[in-house]
Amino acid sequence: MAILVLSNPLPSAPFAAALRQASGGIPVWTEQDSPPPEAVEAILAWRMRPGILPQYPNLRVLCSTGAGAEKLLVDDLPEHVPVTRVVDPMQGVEIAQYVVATTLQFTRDLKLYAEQQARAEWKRHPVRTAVRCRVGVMGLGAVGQAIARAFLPLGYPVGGWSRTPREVPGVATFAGMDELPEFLSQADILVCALPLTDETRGLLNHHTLAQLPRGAFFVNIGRGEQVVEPDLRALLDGGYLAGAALDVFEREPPPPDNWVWSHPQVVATPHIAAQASFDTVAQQCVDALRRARDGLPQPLAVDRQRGY
Ligand code: OXD
Repeated sequence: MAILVLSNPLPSAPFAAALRQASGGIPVWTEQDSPPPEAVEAILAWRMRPGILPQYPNLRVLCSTGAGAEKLLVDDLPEHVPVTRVVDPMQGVEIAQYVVATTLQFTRDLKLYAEQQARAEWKRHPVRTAVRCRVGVMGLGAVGQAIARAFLPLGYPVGGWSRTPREVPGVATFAGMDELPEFLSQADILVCALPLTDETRGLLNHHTLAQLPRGAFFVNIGRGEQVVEPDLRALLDGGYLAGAALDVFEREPPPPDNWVWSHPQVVATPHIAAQASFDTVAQQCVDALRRARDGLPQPLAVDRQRGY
């Protein structure tokens, strides 16, 4: 019985190597090994196509390589197979670092100064003070809260929005669709840290993004599918939004001719805001398999109904 790595489009070798270290002798295969399907007990994957899972009659658990597992929730996922996600204690911190870095690059005009440096130009611009730059974090799970907390000591007023009410010390919180317009109207920096669900797919569109204050900056570390990319582009091109930092995209990687690569107001990065270590991913997958074998509950299982 074995663990199969189907991590495409991520390379399988580092996951397989870490799993071999962690598995205590459980065989670990990749797609290239063409393993006998009946021997596969656990699959480690980032996304799944319909038609694959029914080929593995003895599958006990399906593990995501990432913190989100929505791309594994295919229609033919067997009812008895739990889907687990990675929970890495460093992830919130790393994502918060990314959001703070890209936000400060914008609020402190660092791109402008880099351009000036290239021209040997000594020119000072007024500082946009933190208290006049309100940060709004959409999604107040562990990651969203880590982001919100990171901005507080820097002097930025922070708001947060979530599906159901949450209390976060120091953060002005809003909940539900009724309070979304008020939240958006106070976000000079909008950060999307939402999970992808039926409710959040396409939630950031022309209608919602146009409720941000003029000149707002948008950071997406949630999921690309939450943003209607042509709407975002139109608001950037029209000068309503000042810029965006995008780490996630509807299609990953975006094709070479996609506008995000070359748009002057966009910082585009290849889904690197946080990367769980291969060792953590492997250890959590092996633990999930052991629990499945022993019939124990899965603390890292996603709620299929909610989608996260
Ligand atoms: C994710 C991850 O789920 O990178 O986005 O872990």
